Amino acid sequence: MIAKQDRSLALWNIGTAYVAFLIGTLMGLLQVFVRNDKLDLPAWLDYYQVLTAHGVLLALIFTAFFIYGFLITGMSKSLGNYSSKVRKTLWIGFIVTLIGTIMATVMIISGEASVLYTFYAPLKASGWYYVGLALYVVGTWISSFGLIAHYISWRKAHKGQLSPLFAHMTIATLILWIIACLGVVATVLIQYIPWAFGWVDTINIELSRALFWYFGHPLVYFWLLPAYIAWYVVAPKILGTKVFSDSLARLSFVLFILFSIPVGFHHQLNEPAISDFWKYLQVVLTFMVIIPSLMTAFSMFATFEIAGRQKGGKGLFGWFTKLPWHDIRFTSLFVAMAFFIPGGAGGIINASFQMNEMIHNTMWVVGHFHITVGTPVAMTFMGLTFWLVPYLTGRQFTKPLKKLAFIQIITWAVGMLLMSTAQHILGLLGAPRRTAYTGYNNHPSTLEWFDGILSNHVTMAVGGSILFLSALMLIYIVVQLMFFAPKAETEEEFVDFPMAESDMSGTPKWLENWWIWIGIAVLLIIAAYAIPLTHLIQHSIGSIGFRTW
Ligand code: HAS
Ligand code: CU
Repeated sequence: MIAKQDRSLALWNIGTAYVAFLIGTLMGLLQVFVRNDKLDLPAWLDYYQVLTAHGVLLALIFTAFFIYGFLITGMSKSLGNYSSKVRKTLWIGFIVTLIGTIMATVMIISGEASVLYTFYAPLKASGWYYVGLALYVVGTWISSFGLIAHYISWRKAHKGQLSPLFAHMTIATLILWIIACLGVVATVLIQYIPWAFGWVDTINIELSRALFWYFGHPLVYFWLLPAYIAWYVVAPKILGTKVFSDSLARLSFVLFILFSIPVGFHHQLNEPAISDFWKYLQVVLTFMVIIPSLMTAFSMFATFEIAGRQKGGKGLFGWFTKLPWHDIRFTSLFVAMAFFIPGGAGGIINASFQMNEMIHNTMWVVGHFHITVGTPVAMTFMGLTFWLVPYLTGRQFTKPLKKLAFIQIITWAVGMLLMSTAQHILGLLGAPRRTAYTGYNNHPSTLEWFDGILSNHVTMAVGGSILFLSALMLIYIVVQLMFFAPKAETEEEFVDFPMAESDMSGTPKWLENWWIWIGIAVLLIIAAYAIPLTHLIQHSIGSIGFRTW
């Protein structure tokens, strides 16, 4: 059991995450109804305001706080309790992130920042919104440095040893995050803040987008990697087996450091100002970053098969039936993974230059991220919540709560399946994203898009409503596990942190030589970005700001 102070630190992070989750999902519910033309928002609330709140609260705030809650717990569990200095750093990190979050949220709610989570210029929010974002990043950096310091002192005390797998993966995730944020920090500090406060008149739009996506793509792996940590380290323990391959797991995380960042142009394939060659190069690198995910898929199938056969599963697929389907801690992770198969395939479609022409800026992309971050990642976090919170509070995950957890996971899966399928199909038919409902002035030819059972905004709204119900169930479970469930008295009632054994005897030491990986990552980033960014700076065209809402 980790120290009490470490537990409350983690619980504050997780609690904040779920407050953001509740408001964020409510905003999602409003949106599907507006798009369905069924809801007229009150005058003080605007579609784009709701959309911004939804994106920021779920994609940036819920994820980050949950991730730090999980990593803080796991690092304390695998490397020992924090020193008071590290603990203080982690608290400061939490508080600074929270202040940034509150600033940004207040700006959104007061209608000063309806610029969506990508905050594309020339849309211009209040300068305080960008200050809030900057503080949010700085706060996460402080938390990251706290965890890294903890890791460094462990390494010093254990000279020549490989760190536990959980710690290795955490450090890889944090390195990725710190390097990625450099892009967004640069654009926010150098471009947005001076422009939004009126110190300069214009902003170089293409440069700001390129710097945003330098951050925006690795951002998605900052969400994904903690889920992968759970898949590699938690899932095998629940299945009663070991990590399939320690070196494969570490290698896949190292590959994410190398290839996650120099790929941001795959979000800008349809934009002018970047020449074909650089887009092509970054598309090639995007295909490289698919490899560690394929390695992860392979590793998961192997883990499942090994566990199922150990339990007596026979024949080609007999092992499948032996998996612990009645254990929601496992089932939630499995459903999350299953969603990532079409989610990842969609990503490969998006990254393919020609096919991107078809789907860019359509509802397809919205479908894509709801079956990547919205299910594989979010549902993994839900599955973690079911044991992480009771582990931290010392309460029981009671039978009725377990039942409710099943219903919650199933409803989320059904809601997401309906909603994201509708979004993908609507996108292929041409329905735009980042816009409120449009039948293009109710012209008959565009209204036809929405006639099919799945290619319909009604289907999307039904899915969205089921999702919101599911979110409410989850909040109920979280509140119970935090404050009301009975305290665990016996060992059997105690909910532990499942952390599988990982055989490190064959793992090469160089996998943990971070300087090599950071060095190669920097070289790749320079190769992919130095010249095109220079072009964007040399051929700068400035734009004044617009407030379209
Ligand atoms: Fe993406 C747009 C390409 C992964 C999130 N993506 C987005 C946006 C978001 C997002 C939020 O190239 C919208 C941004 C915006 O607002 O404009 N994406 C990719 C590629 C991958 C990918 C190549 N995306 C993600 C992940 C995300 C995420 C992960 C969040 C967590 N994405 C794009 C592109 C765009 C894009 C373009 C821009 C589109 C445009 O034009 O605007 C890859 O990383 C995917 C690799 C994944 C796999 C799957 C491996 C499968 C596994 C599961 C195994 C299952 C098991 C269970 C074991 C190859 C690991 C067995 C179960 C059974 C039932 C059998
Ligand atoms: Cu991307």
